[in-house]
Amino acid sequence: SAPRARVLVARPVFAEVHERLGQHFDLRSHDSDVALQGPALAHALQDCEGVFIAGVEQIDAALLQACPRLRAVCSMAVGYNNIDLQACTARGVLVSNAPDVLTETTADFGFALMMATARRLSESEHFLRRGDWKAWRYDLFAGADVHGSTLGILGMGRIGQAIARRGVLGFGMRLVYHNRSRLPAPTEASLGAQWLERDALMAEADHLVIVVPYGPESHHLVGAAELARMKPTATLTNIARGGVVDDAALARALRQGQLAAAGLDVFEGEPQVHPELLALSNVVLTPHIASASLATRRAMALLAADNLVAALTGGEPPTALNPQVLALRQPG
Ligand code: 8YV
Repeated sequence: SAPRARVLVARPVFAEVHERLGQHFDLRSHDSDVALQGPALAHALQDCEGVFIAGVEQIDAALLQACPRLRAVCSMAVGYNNIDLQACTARGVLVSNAPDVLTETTADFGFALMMATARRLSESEHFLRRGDWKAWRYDLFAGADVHGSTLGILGMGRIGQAIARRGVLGFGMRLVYHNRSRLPAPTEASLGAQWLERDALMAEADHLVIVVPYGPESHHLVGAAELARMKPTATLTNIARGGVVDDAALARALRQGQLAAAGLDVFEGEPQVHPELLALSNVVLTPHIASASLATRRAMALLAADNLVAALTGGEPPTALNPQVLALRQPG
């Protein structure tokens, strides 16, 4: 029989994923949480035809150049700003992401983080744990209501719409949003959604949730000028990518009271977190876990594995980002 293709599992993942991939491929694995990057990633990928990654490993033109045998890059994340898709397509490298399976779980977390931010969950728990709770007070950690308020969504894709449904159907919120393209009219009508220019969205939202993909067009989409438009009682929640928000400007705006609080699951330069954000009490900070239910992480990883198997065994990868490269392949 033909020699099995060599595949790198570039990070620790469920044993089940290794088992599934091991049925088809000669596996190598990187078992440290410290991501392989640059020359170390290229070295680990020597002679590999496929790689299983998360949203962390950088796949760029230099890496592709150094790994000429590579034919498939399969990520267990929906966001693929870590992958140079154009460079991969130019080299005939199939790329897949892991959409859909994480939508509802990620929306649950986005909503939870927004609520925790509005109702000052972290701050009040720390207060209690410190032993500072001495008495009931009428204004003790009084926050902002979520129900009946105005939910602003920046980036109305699959996850944005899932958050919108929670807000409108479950919490009676009024929905305003900004997106490059508007929702179809029936969807807008069913949610009572109102499209706004970005500046108007910043000014209207009581609770702003950011769910846009990251790229050059969305780098620092929310910076000092945008934050200055927010209501002083408003909250901002970011579950997209760190670079969408200017973290230094956000810390300054929070300190100056331009908005009330922020909930952040993603950070510029994560896992490092801006020290000025760490110093603030009116922030809820989580380590990029919006998609992290066990069932969903498993579904994401298995979807990435299915893509990898299909890409290297002549099948149809279920969630390919550049399926056109398969048409160019030599048979056999
Ligand atoms: C991942 C994410 O946990 O899917 C994404 O885009 O940001 C998260 O769900 C992270 O990228 C690691 O794969």
